[in-house]
Amino acid sequence: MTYITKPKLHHPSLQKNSVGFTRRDYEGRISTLCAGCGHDSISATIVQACYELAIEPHRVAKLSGIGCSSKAPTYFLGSSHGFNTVHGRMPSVLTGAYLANRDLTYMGVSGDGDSASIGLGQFAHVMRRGVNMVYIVMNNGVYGLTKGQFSATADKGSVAKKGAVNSDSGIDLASLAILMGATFVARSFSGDKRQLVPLIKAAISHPGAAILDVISPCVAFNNHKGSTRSYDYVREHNEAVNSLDFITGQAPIEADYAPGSTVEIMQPNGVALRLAKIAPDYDPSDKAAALGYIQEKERAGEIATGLLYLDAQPRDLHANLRTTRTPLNELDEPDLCPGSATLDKINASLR
Ligand SMILES: Cc1ncc(C[n+]2csc(CCOP(=O)(O)OP(=O)(O)O)c2C)c(N)n1
Ligand code: SF4
Ligand SMILES: [Mg+2]
Repeated sequence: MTYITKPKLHHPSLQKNSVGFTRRDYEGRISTLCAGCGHDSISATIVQACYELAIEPHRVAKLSGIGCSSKAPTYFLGSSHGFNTVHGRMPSVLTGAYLANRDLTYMGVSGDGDSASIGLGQFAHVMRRGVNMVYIVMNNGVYGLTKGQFSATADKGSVAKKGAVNSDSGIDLASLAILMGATFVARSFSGDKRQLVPLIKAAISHPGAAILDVISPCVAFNNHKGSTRSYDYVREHNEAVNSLDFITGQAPIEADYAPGSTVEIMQPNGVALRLAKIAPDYDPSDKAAALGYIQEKERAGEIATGLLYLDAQPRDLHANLRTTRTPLNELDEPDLCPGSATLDKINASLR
């Protein structure tokens, strides 16, 4: 694989965020993906979101599987920790890293093949365990890297570039994530930066399992007439349920709100999400209603986007397992080995 680095020179007047970094400091290497690939637009929105959130790049761990989408982390956050895992196995590696050190921001980057085909089992389990992460699926409905076979998210009846019709039912990753227990579930489109940047910022700020299913057209193999993942199709069938902003350090929680209004939802870490409701009868805190709405839109050939489901009081894997706050690499031998007297006591209590 060839890596081309960007020139290190920055214009001296580039604006810095509150932790002293410019937007350029959040970029990675020059992309080798096809010109026009949706994945590159998502990388650019991740750069923008992390710059605006003023996250220190070295406090982020980005993990991915295999695919064009899983190559994308090379092209953003060049100073962050990175781990390109095996195909479909990113969730278990991310879970292990999070268990070893909860003090980093964990970002899982995957494709629809990586998550919904070979990695479906891992996808399901990482959603139900309360792993504090942002899981981004760059969803193009095909295996881009291996030349455009239908993936498991391809819609039934959609047509491949060479004319084959997909006869299998497509898996909706947003619905599956809601069912599996994810506490922040959103969908967006790589061509809609205005919607996507705040969603990524909100997902990073959510203290639980957050997933973003981002429709990301593959210009090489799935951007033709008959495809339901092309730029034209998604632009024509995109139905946003809300638009989102978020505020740090705000107080009020409003449980009840009028249709068409704005609502603020406070999370336990003090970050409030402000939702402007576009679909007046949509309530993202109602799991069954969210699932029903997504299906209703799908039946009508529309794609529901926005913050689809939110549980503002998520449980965290570390809290569930009552693990130590200290990262494992900082524990000394006395912390790890309680001594033979304590072990004798534990053994006696089990007899
Ligand atoms: C164990 C294993 N099986 C199959 C492959 C071949 N392979 C590489 S990428 C890929 C699919 C990638 O599709 P997706 O995750 O949707 O990423 P995209 O390229 O579309 O972004 C497959 C099947 C592999 N690398 N490893
Ligand atoms: S093959 Fe498709 S998914 Fe892969 S880089 Fe090209 S456009 Fe993107
Ligand atoms: Mg794909």
